[in-house]
This record gives sequence, structure tokens and C-alpha cells, in this order.
Amino acid sequence: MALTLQDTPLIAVAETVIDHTPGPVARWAIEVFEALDKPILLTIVILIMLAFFLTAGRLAEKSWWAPLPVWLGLGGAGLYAVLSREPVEELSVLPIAAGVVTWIVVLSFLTELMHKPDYEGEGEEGAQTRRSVLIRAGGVAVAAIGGVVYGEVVGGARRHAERARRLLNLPISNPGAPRAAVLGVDGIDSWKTSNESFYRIHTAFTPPAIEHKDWSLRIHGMVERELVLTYQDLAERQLTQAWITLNCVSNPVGGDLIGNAWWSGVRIATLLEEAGVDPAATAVLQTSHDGWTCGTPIGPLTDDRNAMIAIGMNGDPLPFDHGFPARMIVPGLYGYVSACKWLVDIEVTTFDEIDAYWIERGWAEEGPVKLMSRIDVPGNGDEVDAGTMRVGGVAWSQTIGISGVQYQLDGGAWTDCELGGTAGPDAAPNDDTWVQWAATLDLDEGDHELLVRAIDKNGLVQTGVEKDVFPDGATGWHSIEFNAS
Ligand SMILES: Nc1nc2c(c(=O)[nH]1)N[C@H]1C(S)=C(S)[C@@H](COP(=O)(O)O)O[C@H]1N2
Ligand SMILES: [Mo]
Repeated sequence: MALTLQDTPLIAVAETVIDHTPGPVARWAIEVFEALDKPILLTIVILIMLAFFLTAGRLAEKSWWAPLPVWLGLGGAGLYAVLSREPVEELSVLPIAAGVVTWIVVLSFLTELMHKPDYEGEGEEGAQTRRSVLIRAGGVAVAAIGGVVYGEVVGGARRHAERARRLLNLPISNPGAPRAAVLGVDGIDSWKTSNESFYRIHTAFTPPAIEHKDWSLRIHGMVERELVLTYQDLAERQLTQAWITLNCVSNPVGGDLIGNAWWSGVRIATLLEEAGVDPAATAVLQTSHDGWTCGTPIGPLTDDRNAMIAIGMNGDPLPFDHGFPARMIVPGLYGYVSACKWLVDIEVTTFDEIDAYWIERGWAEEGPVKLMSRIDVPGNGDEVDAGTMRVGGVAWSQTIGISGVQYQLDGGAWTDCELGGTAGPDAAPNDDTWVQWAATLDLDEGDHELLVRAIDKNGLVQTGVEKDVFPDGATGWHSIEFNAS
């Protein structure tokens, strides 16, 4: 396992060495390097590592800590290599730390017996100890080889898919947030959520690494014509692009399992029309490459909202974590009933016929999002300056829209807030996104309590009744306490 984890850092080290080599030498090295097959390259790197391991092994005969400088040196080199290469991924640091720890543990395990007084001894006892060392070494070798093979198969496929994804050039745009949507209050969550900071929820241990050229989507079931679409088919279709806020049913009041992105994809309504849906159908069962399923009512997939099979997120092909090559996005529904990532199969059916992943576990069959608002600034428990203060946050009711947000300070009257993105030429173009709200408070010294509630465009006032997230989403007013001095 240690070697598996080190696989990527190993190559990063090799490449970094080249990066820091003087020009002519580097050019020569690159030519030689590039000409080498991957197995040869790996063999060389592994041989170099072996030399380090032998040194460490020698040192370990003295004591368990003697080889520490070798490990820390290797770990440091790996760390430097990974951090100095673009793009930096925070997670790539983890395997290096894990690798160093594994090396220390494995080597101590192997050499522990050598420190027994009878190790060099003659007779049955000594022979027994030496045999045990050999057996342990054999076990570690088998595990390491298994790890390398596994790592090559899994890691190799992932790197391949990642490279192919990076080379994609989709006809999609990446606009900045509409000017009027952003109120400019420090501390309010960014109106446009970047792909890196977008929340992630999935049951898969690691996101499937699917190569888009190997991917296809089947639309079948209660339809007149079955459709099979490749990635190319989707990318060449008329694309729809829209700001849509996605949130999780497990998001508690005041929680952050919500994000707002610019999604690009193919309208699912168009595809279902082409397939010819049986009027008796009530649901669509979406299945992911990793086997996860969700059931979506047919209504939201065929009405005029922007329900889509998304291939783009904020101008990039979907990140692997967010469902590459394709996922569903349906405005107005929680993710667990609508937003299948790594989507491979769409079956038109009825709710009686299906038992989707979270429904089987007791969550509600239908999951329309609930009217909700959140205070972002000040934070609960904050110490702030007395006097005037700008406060704010976000509110959402996808597909219906927000018509107002009100705050209540210290049990006083509900007071209207300013709203972003509801008027003017740069307004948020639809009701499928969250809106920012802000207000200016005049704060006396002392403890304060702030509450917020939203009103949707149907005139519904957000309920103050507190309900847990299970089984169909939380309700209640977000309230915070803070101190002004
Ligand atoms: N394949 C798959 N798709 C999935 C899930 C999952 O577990 N597996 N979780 C869903 C849930 S509960 C939510 S809230 C959204 C989250 O999408 P995100 O991770 O892109 O934010 O994905 C949905 N799609
Ligand atoms: Mo979710």
C-alpha cells in the first residue's frame, strides 16, 4: 500500500528533478525521459527508491529510529515535488504523510525480530527467528506488489481520465456573478460558488474515474424509443446554461450544504420528448456508475424549468467530484432526489416500481426544496464593535423565488432587508438561485440575538417551526447570538 500511495509523488519527484536541472542537461533528460515507456520510467524510479530503502534497512538494523532521516528526506522531497507542481491538490499531501508513516511502521515490524538476542544465534531458536523475519519480509513484499498492481490499475485509469478531461474544449461559458446579485457585504457567502468550494455529498468512497469516451447514457423504460447518448452526442447538442442553486436535504438550518453555480447541459425535457414518454409514467429512476440511484418525479423534468443533464460547471467540464462526465441538475429539488452524479442510466417508470437509495433508508420520496434563509455575518458567538454594522446572508426558494427577507433583532419588530439580484439589468436572471440579503444594524453594547426569515414570491412566509432534516428537509428560523462592545 505504501508504494501505491507513493506512486504519484514518485513521478512528481522525477519530474521536479528535471524541472530544476540546468537547461541543456534538462533538454537531454526530457528527450530520454519522454522516449521511455511508462514501465521503464517506473522501474527506474522504483530502483532509485530501492537504493533508499536498502540504506534505510541497513540503518534500521541499529534501531527503529536510525532510518528516520532517510524517510523524512524522502517525504520532504515528495512534498516539495507535489507542492511545486501545478495544479496543487491539498489531498496529494496526504499520501506522502501516509507513506512515510507506513515505511516507519513496516520497517520496524520487519526489523523488530532482528533485535532479539538470538537473531544471530546458532541452533533452533536463532533459525526460527531468522525464518520469521523472512516470512514477514515475504508478506510485506506480497502486499507491496499487490498494492503496486492495484495502484497502477486504479490510479492509472484515474490519471488517464483526468488528462482526457483536461483536454476537453466544450462550447460553454463562465460568466461572473451578475453585478446586482452581489451586495458587497464582507462575510456573506460568495454568490457564485467556485467548483473548489462547492459542497460535496456522495456515498461513493472515491468518485468513479470514467473516461468520457467510454461513457454513454441510456434512456429507456416507459418510452416509445430508447435513446443511447455518448458524451460527444451531448456536447454537440443545443446546450442550455443557467445559474442554479443546489442544496442537500441534510443541510441543517444555518448549514452550508448549498452552492450556486453556472451549469451547462442538455435539457432533459427535450430528450424525454424525443424518447416519447408514456403518459402513465410518474417517475424517472436515475442510476449512477457507482450504483447509487435516485427517483425524480416526471413533472419537474418535463415542465419549463431548466432541468438538465449537466456536463459543465462554472465553465469547466464537470469536476470528477461533481459527477464527470455527466450529472442531472433539477432546479427546485434537493440533490438526493434529482442530482445523480456519474449518471449512466435513466429509466422512465412509476414510483411504485422503484426504491431509490435514500428512499429505501426512510427519506421522503419527493424532495422539493424548502423556503429558507441564513445569516452569514455576524457569525454565531462573534464579538463585534458596538454602533452601526452591516449584516447579511442568503435566502432561497428555487423555482419560486424570494420576494423579501426580514430580520428581527433582540425580539423587536420584523424589519425588511435589502435584497440582491431582484431588479435592474444585471439582476440574477431567474428564480432558481439564492439571493443575498443585507441590513444595517445599530448595536448597543451587550449581548444580541438576530433572527432571519424569508418570504417567497407566492407570499409564503418562512415557518419558524423547527424541524430536523430527516425525512424531507429542515425548517425553522436561523438565529444567532453575538456580543457588541
Ligand atoms: N452518484 C451519486 N450521485 C449523487 C449522490 C450520491 O451519493 N451518489 N448524492 C446526491 C446528493 S444527496 C446531493 S445533495 C448532491 C450533491 O452534489 P454535489 O456533491 O455536486 O454538491 O448529489 C447527489 N448525487
Ligand atoms: Mo443531499
